Amino acid sequence: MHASLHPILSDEQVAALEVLTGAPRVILTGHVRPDGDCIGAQAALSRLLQARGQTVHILNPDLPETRYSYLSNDVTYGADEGQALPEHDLIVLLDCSELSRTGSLAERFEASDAQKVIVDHHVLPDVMWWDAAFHDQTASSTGLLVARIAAAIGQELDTLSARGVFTSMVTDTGWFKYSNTDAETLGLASELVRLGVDPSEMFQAIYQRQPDHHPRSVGRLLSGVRYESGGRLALLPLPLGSDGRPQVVDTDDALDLVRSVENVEVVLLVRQVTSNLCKLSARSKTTFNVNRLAQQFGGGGHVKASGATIEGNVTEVCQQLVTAVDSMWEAVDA
Ligand SMILES: [Mn+2]
Repeated sequence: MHASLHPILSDEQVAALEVLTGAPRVILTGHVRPDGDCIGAQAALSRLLQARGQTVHILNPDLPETRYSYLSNDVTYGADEGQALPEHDLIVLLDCSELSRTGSLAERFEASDAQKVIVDHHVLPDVMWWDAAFHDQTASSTGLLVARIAAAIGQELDTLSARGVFTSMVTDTGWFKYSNTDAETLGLASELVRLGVDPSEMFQAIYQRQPDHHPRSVGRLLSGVRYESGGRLALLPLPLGSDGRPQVVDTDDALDLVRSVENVEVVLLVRQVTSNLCKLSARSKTTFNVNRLAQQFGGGGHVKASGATIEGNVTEVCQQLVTAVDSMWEAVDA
């Protein structure tokens, strides 16, 4: 078992394991609008710790999307309703490493005297605020880190945990398409199937439950595609809707299609959320570092997938981004 998992733990990871397994009452949390990796990792870690007799509450800023009901039917995902935090000795951040990413919960977490542990694969902040971290930037997902934790403490994943870890892996690797798909990830996927995961059932649940207006929404978004920087940069602007509200579109399909264009190296989706604020999703197909791009605008993430919140309307923000990307390319080409 676990033959494919990265076997060597750093001292820091060993220290994090001790804190994780030593706390009687644990809160697991994650980032705003938790994605498949975040909630999949939480499902698995909550089962692991509960099996050891620890009390676990999952409390996120928002509820999981309904596409993940195959997890949320069996795992209780709390969402912030302004309530006091459940009694706890430890707060664990999964799939993010800054308290501000927990949105409305951040203040209550900051005010807590409990120990705080990070389980994450994002770039860590410069200033260390946590007590311990089970961190590896090369891990394809946070769920994979939870599988390493299970292996390290000698515990087998049950079917639900296996589904959680599989959810993490497929959502963060684009179903094993992105460059973070490595031997450890595929080896673990094979083990998870043996533990009861049905890949085709999971694919249907996650990707084939779209509402009937989905193709048209994607079509509208795609019809706005703009190429810049000699075709190496593709912009997907998503302005406010005709009702003045932000448009709600599942953008993964559109991002995939634009990324499939041969010359495109970087895709930037700019979604306007208020009259003067946009959310950026940046994706890179090459060595272009979208984490560095997002950092210039106060955001961050991974080298190949990153995000930021930027002031301005969609036209202004797109222009700023084109300039920033061009100057990064000039620096590389020079
Ligand atoms: Mn992740």
